[in-house]
Amino acid sequence: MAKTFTFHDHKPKTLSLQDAVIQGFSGKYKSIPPKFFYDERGSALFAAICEQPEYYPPDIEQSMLSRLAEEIAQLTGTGRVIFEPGAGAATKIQLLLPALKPLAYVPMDISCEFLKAAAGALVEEFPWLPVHAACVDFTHSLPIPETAPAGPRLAFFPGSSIGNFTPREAREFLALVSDRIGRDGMLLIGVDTKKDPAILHAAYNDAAGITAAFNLNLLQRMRNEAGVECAPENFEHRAFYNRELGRIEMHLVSRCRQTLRLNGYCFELGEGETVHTENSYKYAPEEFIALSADAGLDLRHYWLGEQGLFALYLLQSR
Ligand code: AVJ
Repeated sequence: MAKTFTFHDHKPKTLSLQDAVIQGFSGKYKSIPPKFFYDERGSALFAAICEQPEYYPPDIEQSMLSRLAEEIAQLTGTGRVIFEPGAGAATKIQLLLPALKPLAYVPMDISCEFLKAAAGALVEEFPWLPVHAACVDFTHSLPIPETAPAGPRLAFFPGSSIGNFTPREAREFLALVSDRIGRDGMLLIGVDTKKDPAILHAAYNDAAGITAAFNLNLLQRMRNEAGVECAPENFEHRAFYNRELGRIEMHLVSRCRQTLRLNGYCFELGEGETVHTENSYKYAPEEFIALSADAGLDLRHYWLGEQGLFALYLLQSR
């Protein structure tokens, strides 16, 4: 069978880590966007987090996708053009391909080389599936390659990646997705639920210390890649559930009073002062359904995983 594989480099112009440090450390309240976690070591550490017994989302979501594939296909029909922002290794979509039989698959990711390799491997594994990969920063835009066939669309956004956005940003992103899938287009999205804070706390403070290493890796990157003079051992990992805001927050906590230097800039940190590195919002089903409706997406169906620990939503553009 003739394989179809096209690659589109939209050259996502992202802020460099150096600029992100200068921007994020200049205010009173210090922060770095979570996308900087994912260099090669960070991506490997994230994969290791997904293997930790305390980090429940990947297992539950994957077993839901396998178990529900036929049921989902009944609701979406087959023959859609599926696009996936932040597809990464494109592993989860493989659980759905036999049931959904898409017309084409459009994986999108910011990491061009990684995406090219993953998409290439997918074409070998599923030779009947036309793949049109696009290297983009989905926080900025979602261009669908012109080489992708026309047809009803389905967006796929698993892993509760939506949780990294604030609710307002999430609504804007969902509205953009709604625009891209067009009228009657659908979105299948995996979202982490609100639950006992002890379960959440454990998920982001695994006993093996992998999440801590993932968080602290940002300092290595700042030092090695952005030329920031800092001592990673002067920081510690902190993750906690902020009940009021319904989110896990991750921070790097300064163990002492210290000064970080970069290109003539000096950033002072007090003892106990933190650098905010990630938010991971959790949504009760009624909250997420209302947020989606605000973005022009109506609920077709939703499923809860074991003990309500994770949710999958199938939404339709109005
Ligand atoms: C990839 C954003 C869904 O928020 O749970 C895991 C990232 N951070 N452990 C999440 C993460 C710390 C993850 N997301």
